[in-house]
Amino acid sequence: MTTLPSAVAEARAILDRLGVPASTLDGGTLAARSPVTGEILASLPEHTPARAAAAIDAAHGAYLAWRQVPAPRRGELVRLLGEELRAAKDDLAALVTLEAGKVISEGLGEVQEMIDICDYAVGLSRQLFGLTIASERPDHRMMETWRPLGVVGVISAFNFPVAVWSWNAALAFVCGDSVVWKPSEKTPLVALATQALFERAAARFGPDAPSGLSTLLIGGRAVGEALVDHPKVPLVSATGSTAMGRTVGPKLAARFGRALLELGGNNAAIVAPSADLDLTLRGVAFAAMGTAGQRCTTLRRLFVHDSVYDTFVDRLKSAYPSVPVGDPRAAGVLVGPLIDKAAFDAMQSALDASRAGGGRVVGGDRVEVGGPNAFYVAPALVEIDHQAEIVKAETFAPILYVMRYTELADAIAAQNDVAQGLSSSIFTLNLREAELFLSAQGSDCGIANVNIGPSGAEIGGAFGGEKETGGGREAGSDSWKAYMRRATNTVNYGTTLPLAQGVTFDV
Ligand code: UN1
Repeated sequence: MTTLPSAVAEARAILDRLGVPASTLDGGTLAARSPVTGEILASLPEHTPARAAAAIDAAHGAYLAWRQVPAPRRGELVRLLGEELRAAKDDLAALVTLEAGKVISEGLGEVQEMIDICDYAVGLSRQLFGLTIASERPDHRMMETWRPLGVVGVISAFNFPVAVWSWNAALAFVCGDSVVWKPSEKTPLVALATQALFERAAARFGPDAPSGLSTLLIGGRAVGEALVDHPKVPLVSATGSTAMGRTVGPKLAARFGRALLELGGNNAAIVAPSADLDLTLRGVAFAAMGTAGQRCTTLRRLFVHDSVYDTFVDRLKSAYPSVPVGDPRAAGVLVGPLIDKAAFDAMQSALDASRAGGGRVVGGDRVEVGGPNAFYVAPALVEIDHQAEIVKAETFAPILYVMRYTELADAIAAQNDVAQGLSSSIFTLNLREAELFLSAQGSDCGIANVNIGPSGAEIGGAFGGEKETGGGREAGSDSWKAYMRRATNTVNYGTTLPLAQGVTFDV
């Protein structure tokens, strides 16, 4: 077993620099753990549901004030947040590495994604456009206006422990909403650091940023439920498992709250006969092994055309063992740890099930690094003849199932034949194949790509997926509309009162 340098002192030093007081890090019941070394980094006090409810009430008060601040001015706060994130990028990224186990470049990428959405939201703050609509009545004008919504609840997962908050929060702030955030209990420290950076930005912005505009709730399921059940939270944006979504969705529906759900993915790629195999190899490797297979957009299923199967899969099989697995703080490492033992166990049982179903497994073994409480694995590639039940389930670990196809229509049908619908790709130089894949007869996912893998989306597009992925869309395009209330306004500037549809009602 290779031992690694402790993560504790470094995490504490970063938290101190980012403005999280050391006095808040000990004596509580929530253990913040590093998957890098398995060490406990801090023991945080948790919110009780009652305190969470009081914080949500305060956030509602903040919204009542914030909605009166003009949107471009609200954008200025988000601009300052972007500045704080730029200044703290290296530190926050290093903390993401320590607490979520991402390799350095991906930790930096995560913070860059936060900066990108801030920039996007600043521009958006001057573009919250509505329409004017032709009225059927004389001397009438119709328009739609977009109004702030209220408190936006954000429930985020460990794998994008801060970026997911920013996709929601940056938009919510410019839209005139306040935000209450329940981060994953596996990654509370990066959330504390992000909240501290927000507070720096708010202090620079001045008194127009009401206290309670951004609130962090530390705790487990009970705190999440307090957020989901609170009547003053009109929108909850929740990222996590489909099982979590099945709990959250109906609870919100029961009180007519809005749900923005980003749930499981079981993303596929098709490698067509004309694919540029060098490019495809790189695309597949990053999408399947990057983030140790712990992105919701991770490539989990690969359909390779019979004519290139042997060539391509042989290359893939020799690339897999050469990918450096280990301390994510070390230069050159591409695959860090799994988040915890439960993730490791789930991976092993999926591999056992694959073997039982006739799958031929390369990799997947534990890599002895970091001590007994750290779980590093060699990414696994499983050749399998058909899409068995285990292939259709999302296992949040680096397992790539590889299957052979001969007809593109069959490959597309198989790629769509899972419960999830997040992301998908085709590697082809054939225009007809590419366009078919993107067409109505093609991928049924919220994201469909050509000649890049399914992961690593930019913030300019709407991010999210269909079916059991939950249907929500975050980040770019017109995703901001989920964070606002659309009002249709009809104005009569005439002297009579003609009724629509020709109705008469003369009194
Ligand atoms: C997630 O894994 O929850 O497209 C989100 C990507 C990232 C976001 C992943 N931009 O892979």
